[in-house]
Order: sequence, then structure tokens, then C-alpha cells
Amino acid sequence: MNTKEIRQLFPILHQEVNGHPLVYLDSAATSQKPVSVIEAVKHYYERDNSNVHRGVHTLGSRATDAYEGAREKLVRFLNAGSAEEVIFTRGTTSALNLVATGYARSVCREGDEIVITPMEHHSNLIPWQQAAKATGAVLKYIPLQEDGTIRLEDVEQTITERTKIVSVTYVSNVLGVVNPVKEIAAIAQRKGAKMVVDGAQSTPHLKVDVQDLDCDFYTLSGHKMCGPTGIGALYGKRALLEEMDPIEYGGEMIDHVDLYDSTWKDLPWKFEGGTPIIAGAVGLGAAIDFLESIGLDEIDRHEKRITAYALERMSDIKDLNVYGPRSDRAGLITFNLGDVHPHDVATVLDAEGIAIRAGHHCCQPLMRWLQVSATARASFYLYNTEEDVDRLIASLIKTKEYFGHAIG
Ligand code: 7TS
Repeated sequence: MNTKEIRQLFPILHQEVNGHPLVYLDSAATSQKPVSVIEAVKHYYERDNSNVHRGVHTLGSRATDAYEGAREKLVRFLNAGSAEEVIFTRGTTSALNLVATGYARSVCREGDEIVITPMEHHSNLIPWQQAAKATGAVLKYIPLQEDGTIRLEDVEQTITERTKIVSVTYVSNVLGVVNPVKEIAAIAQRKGAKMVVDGAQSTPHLKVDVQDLDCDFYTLSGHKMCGPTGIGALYGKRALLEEMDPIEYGGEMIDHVDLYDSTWKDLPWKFEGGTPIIAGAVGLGAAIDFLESIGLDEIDRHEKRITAYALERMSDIKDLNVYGPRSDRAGLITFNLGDVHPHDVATVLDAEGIAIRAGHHCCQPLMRWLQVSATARASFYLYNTEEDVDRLIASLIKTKEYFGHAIG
């Protein structure tokens, strides 16, 4: 399928915003949804809606099949060992919190270490910060190189025999860095630590195989990979999940309840207290079918092409500073245009129908490391074209002229 055909499958892209055809360059925040995902959710509510794992009636079993069927798709998509290893969550944030609360707090003792990097999204930073505070563990950071990448020598140095957990993003949502998580996982495990991978920005774009990465935990958000909001997942190695206590108690997750004690269901339901996000899971299953029908390798190739083209065009704009490495990067470009505030850049672009993100991107420590308060960011997905990039560049040139006085 070519990009023009792919675009036809995304109804939202075919509209005017502020009198201009929409150019959507904010997929790192959330991706748009193809018609097959929208239809799957609609179909579920129109035909199958019911609660899962409860009633014996037909709709109940259809809903349960749809929900568990979506889990099976995710198991295959990630190459997890079994359905027990894939827990539905609200997204990456709640998956990381589940590990930081359900696992880290029970294994970390005073003086143990949790290792992360300064490029982490707040969702992969604050849960560890709080787990460290609660347990007396020390939070340590793998240092960044000037271009924002990390070196395996530094990983080797930072992780010690006292390290219990290492948690690193696969792809940075600001720098576009693709971290060597497989190699980091090997180092972590050699030293006796568990490896957590924040897969929010990798899963939509790269072929992921959790067994090949050999990470202990992996997280993802459905809404960044063409699925609905409110659904995501935690992959965990079975033995570790067995060890962990649930963090949410209530319906759906119990086996036997007495007045003064209770027992839990088996994996994965032990971690899925309450009525789950059934329609979201169904939508995520449809998103996986969609991504597989295009092919993750093809998506990756397409994004690399668009990003290389955008970087080349941006290099012609004087005073436009791009952050992160020049090569080997993911499909997003974070930048500043001289001293123009990124919110002003995004506002001018929005007036031309171009959606980019501006702000700290939930990475305040990284902003301080970059010595900026905020940046602008254009992020690409399978539906973006070179024409989108041309529109972006033309508007950036206009913005530069408009704010000429602010540029050195
Ligand atoms: N980790 C990374 C690397 C992210 O980019 C994000 C969201 C999250 C975790 C949290 O994901 P959630 O689905 O639980 O919210 N990143 C962004 C972004 O860059 N702009 O908006 C959200």
C-alpha cells in the first residue's frame, strides 16, 4: 500500500483546519486512527457489548472472546511467551506505575539502586523516583553524550551489583534517540538487575520482540499505535509477574474472598481489577491487524525516509536548532527556531493547519539538560508525506520572517 492509499484509511486527515488542509505532525503525542479501528470499536458497542469473564449469556461470551482475542494478538505482536505475560493497562504510564509499585517497592531495600536516564518521560521517571524514596533505594542516571545518546561503557559503569532495576526508554520522545535496550538488558541481567523497557515510542514504529530483547518488563500505549486511548499493556516475564502482588483490588481479579482474607486469580487477570477497557482492547486488536497488514519494517523505512528529508530541508533554515543525534534516529524532530518561543511557532503553524507539539514534552529534566525551557516537535507516522514536510518547512520559513527580530 502506498502512502496515498494509507491516508485514505484515516478519515480525520481529510479536513481543513483554519482554512488549510490539515497536516498532522503530532503522532508522538497520539496517532490518528484508521477506519478499521473505528469500525471495530463501533461494531463492538453495536453488537457485542457486555461485561467480560462474568455472565454465561451469549453477549458476555462474545465480549470475553473479543477481549481475550485482542490479548492473543498482542502476545503474537510482541512475541511474548504466553497470554499470562500480557496485562492490559490504561497505557504506558499505568504499566510503569504497576512495575514501580508492585515490583520495585517489594524488592528494593535501603542502599539498593534503580538506574534510569535523564531522557526519560516523566512516566518513566517519577514512579522510580517515588519508589526510591519509599524504599531508601538510590536513583542513578546513565549520563548522556553531547548528542543525547548513551554509551554502553557508561551503562556498564552505572549499573552495579546493588542495582535492582534498570528502566530505559527504547525511543526518546524528544531526542529521537533509539537506545540499545537489548545490550542494556544483557548488562543489567549480568549484574543481577531487572530490565524495564518503556516502549511507548518504539512499539508503533519498530518490530518489537520481547523475547529477543530479553527484557523483564515492556510497556506500550495503544493510542500511539493507531489504537484507542485508554488502553495499553504491560509485558512481564511470567516468573516475575507470579511473584508480584496486585496493586488494584476489587472485582475481576479475585479467586476467593473471605471476610478477612482473599486470594487472587491467575495471571494475567490478577492485575486487571475492575471492569476492563473492553472496547479499547478490541480497538487495539484491530490496530495490531492494521499495522501488521502494512508491516512494521515498511513503516520504519517510510518514517526514516520522511525524517531524513525533513532534516535535510531543515538544515537550510538558518537559526533552526535540531536536538538529538543527526543519524540513527526515530521519526520525530525536536527543534527551536532561534529565540522564538516554541508555543509561538506552534501557534503560527496551527493557523496554517499544521499540528506540531510545543512544550517540555513531559521531560523537564531533559529540557534542563538541553538548557531550554521548551522546544517544538514535529513527529511523523505512516500517513505523513514529503508534501507534509514541504508545508512544515514553508511555514517555518514564514514564521522565521515574522519573528525575524527574535532570531540572532
Ligand atoms: N514514555 C514515553 C517515551 C512517551 O513518549 C510517553 C508519552 C509516555 C511514556 C506516556 O505514555 P501514556 O500513553 O501513558 O501517556 N509521550 C507523549 C508525548 O511525547 N507527547 O504527548 C505524550
